[in-house]
Amino acid sequence: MRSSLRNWRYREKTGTQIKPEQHLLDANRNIRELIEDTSIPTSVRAELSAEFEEISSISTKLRNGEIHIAAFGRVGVGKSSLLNALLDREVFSTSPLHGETKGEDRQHWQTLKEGHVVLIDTPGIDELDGEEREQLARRISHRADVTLMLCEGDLTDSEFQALQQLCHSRKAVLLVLNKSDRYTEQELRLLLQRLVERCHELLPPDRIITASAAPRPETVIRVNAAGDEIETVRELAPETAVLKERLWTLLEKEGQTLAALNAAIFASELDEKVATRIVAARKTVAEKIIRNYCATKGLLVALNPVPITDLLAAAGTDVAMVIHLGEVYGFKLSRREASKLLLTISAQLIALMGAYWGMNLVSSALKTASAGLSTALTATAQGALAWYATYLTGKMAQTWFSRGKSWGNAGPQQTARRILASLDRDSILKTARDDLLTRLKGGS
Ligand SMILES: Nc1nc2c(ncn2[C@@H]2O[C@H](COP(=O)(O)OP(=O)(O)O)[C@@H](O)[C@H]2O)c(=O)[nH]1
Ligand SMILES: [Mg+2]
Repeated sequence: MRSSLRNWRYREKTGTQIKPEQHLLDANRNIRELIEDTSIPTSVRAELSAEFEEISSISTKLRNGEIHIAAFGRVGVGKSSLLNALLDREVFSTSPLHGETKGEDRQHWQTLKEGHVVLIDTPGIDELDGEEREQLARRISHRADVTLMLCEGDLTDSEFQALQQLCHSRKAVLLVLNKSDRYTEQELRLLLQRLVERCHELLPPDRIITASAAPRPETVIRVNAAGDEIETVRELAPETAVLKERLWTLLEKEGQTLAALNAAIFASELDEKVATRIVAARKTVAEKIIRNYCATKGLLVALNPVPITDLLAAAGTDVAMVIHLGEVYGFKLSRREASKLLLTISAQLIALMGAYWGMNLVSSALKTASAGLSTALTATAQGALAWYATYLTGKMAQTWFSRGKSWGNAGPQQTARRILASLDRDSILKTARDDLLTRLKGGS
């Protein structure tokens, strides 16, 4: 999976021309593989369940050939009204009051070749006390294939930032200056010019369009033959012709590619998230395993003290620990391989720790042992050392596995040095001692 995505990204970067259908096939395959990847630990799936749900719905969307267009913008700019105007029906509820649209709302619009265009309404951004809704709006438009960013005048700072974010996420974005009926022709021209200038780094001029989704009725005053003023109210039709035309050009040319690209971007984002979580999950599990073996070995030594120098020798528990750790990282190690790895590790640790292995460490372990348990004192100190030695061994093995069964450029010696330098010896010894005393006292 990960390699196929990498190929996909690579092709993206090198800019090789790929047919839209190929994009679609690639995206579909990548997504299915991600959904079905059995090597992803259940804990990681659970953590990313929202994303996996989303990717399943993206997969369905791709299969149905759906293209999603989302309206995005401040509350009250006319998002719901604009989508209604495109549909020519009152489907999405609108209101002069703030915050009429509470969640995500969608409606099939038109059928395009073999696919369907779906319009999606979102709650507004910039809404007081509406952080959750704002998050939702951002998420929806981030996932949509085309975003209509609406405004009703010059862009506020936060609108401009929102537009920047959208454009940077490689989305197809159209900026719609709505409520054009509120401006004179000249005002509108100037406003449009201002928007084109402000957004020249973000959008080409033909992606900035004026519209009036729900123009206010016009009041016309006429004077009749008798000289009386007569007020009549004239309903105005929505003005969305230019927007529709631009949208259709965009969709007919690139619709399916946009959908596929969008899905692929999402898949690769999720793929990266999965990879990061897997690393984290493995780390947590590995740490638990190491600590369990530390306790086992520590107890064993506390009950049957052995010469200190033997602590680093490969013992049965260490072999079991290494094999167990290998499994966490997806490697199956034979006992022979595990013993070989342990020999390398212990050679490094003995070489590095030789000098104070006998002196400093023992006195440190003894110092931290509590009085009142004098009979258990030496035994616990020895056990704590065994605990510590196992911990170091485990950390070394974990590093080797995490680098794909290799010491990498650092080599085993550098790796051992780094691990030793990164650990606070005294606090680990204290942890070890406390752990052992608890277990000895509790008899567990
Ligand atoms: N004058 C005018 N008012 C509009 C236009 N479009 C929407 N409105 C009004 O703006 C208000 C908010 O519209 P709505 O669609 O609910 O905005 P949303 O919060 O962005 O979905 C409503 O009272 C609409 O009638 C327009 O083109 N011209
Ligand atoms: Mg609305």
